Amino acid sequence: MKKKFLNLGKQPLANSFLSSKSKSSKQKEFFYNLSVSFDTKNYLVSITNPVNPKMQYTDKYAHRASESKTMRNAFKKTAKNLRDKYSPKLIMEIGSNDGVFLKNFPKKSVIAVEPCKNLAKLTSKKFKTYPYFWDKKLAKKIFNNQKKTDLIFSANTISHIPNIKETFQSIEYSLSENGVLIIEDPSLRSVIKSNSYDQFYDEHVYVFSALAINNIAEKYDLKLFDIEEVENHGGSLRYHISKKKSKYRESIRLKKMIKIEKNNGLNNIKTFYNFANRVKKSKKELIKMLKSLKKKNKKIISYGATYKSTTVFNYCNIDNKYFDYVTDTTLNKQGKYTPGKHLPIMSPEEGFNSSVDYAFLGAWNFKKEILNKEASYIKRGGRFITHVPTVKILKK
Ligand code: JHZ
Repeated sequence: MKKKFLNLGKQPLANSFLSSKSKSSKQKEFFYNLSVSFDTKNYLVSITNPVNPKMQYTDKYAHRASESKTMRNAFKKTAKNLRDKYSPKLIMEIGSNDGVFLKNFPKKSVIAVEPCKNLAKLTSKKFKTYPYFWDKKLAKKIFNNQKKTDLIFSANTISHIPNIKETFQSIEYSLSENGVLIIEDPSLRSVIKSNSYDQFYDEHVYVFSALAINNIAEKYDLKLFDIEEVENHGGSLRYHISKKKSKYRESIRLKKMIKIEKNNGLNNIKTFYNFANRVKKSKKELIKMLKSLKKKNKKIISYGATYKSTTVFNYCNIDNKYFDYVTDTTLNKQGKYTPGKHLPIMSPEEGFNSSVDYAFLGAWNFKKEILNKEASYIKRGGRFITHVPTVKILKK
């Protein structure tokens, strides 16, 4: 049974960066109610009423996975580990974005699946790309007349597809006998632990746990046999899944993870009600801090026009009363306006200058990389603000 535990209010689509602040483009903006539920039967946490994917993954998709050095390096390392461990001959990625993962493999051994046409166009110059949504029809189109794949990789994508049944059935169809499916997504335990409620936005239909993935795989001819904890995006889990009758056996670290998650109450609704209370507190504290800084006439901006900060800005009602603008390195976000609150987005070269007193870490998941890069800002007395795991001004 699904129980609603968190209400983040009216939200725009996280990818709907506005090209202009004109009345007509504001009128066209789509809002939905963002609430989050826990299924007491299979322990799956999901958005209560997901948005239609056709509205989300368009030919104007802004996010470029290769925009941060941290992720470029992480994908390179993951590719090497998977090559060493599974020696795959044919690799398919579901949600290949700008090809940051697949470029680490020989061109002829990869298949990319990417429904956002602007991104698919980028990768189709490099390797075989299917510019479609992942579903049964596509799985049949690809694998009806060719050998099944021995590695399916999908980072930050399976959690984005509402129809989990068809997703897994199509994967089951496409995998070879000992083929492996690798899923990587933000972990529920990290979200709860670090109070990162901004991991909930329209695209994150699910925030998975080992408990939930285990229950889902069971329903198909699939089994979760291993798991890795990784630092990506504030704490993610990498799930290793195969056919039920494959040669792979359940690992000790998977057994341990299931135990840890149970000890952390990820199978108990009370954990989520407590989390929801902490989220309300976080909002109050952030607004209180911003108000007090504005009283002192400080200039505050936001660093990184992330999808996550769409949730923060719209839930906490943060507009140009508090933040002058947002900086972001992504070319096709610059010159646009943030969804819902319409803060201007500019390049760091233009906006991250000596006039800034405080910068809210919209991209808190890249804290290390950013603090390193912006050492001179900190040296001259500039400060970063974060809300993860608690609202605070970072000393250094
Ligand atoms: P980042 C997107 O979410 C959407 P977002 C998606 N749904 C998802 O799941 C995750 O990615 C994986 C900028 N930046 O990765 C670049 C700087 O400006 O946290 C990016 O626009 N300066 C697919 O948007 C943004 O911040 C920097 O120094 O929440 C980071 O976005 C760095 C490091 C980044 O994902």
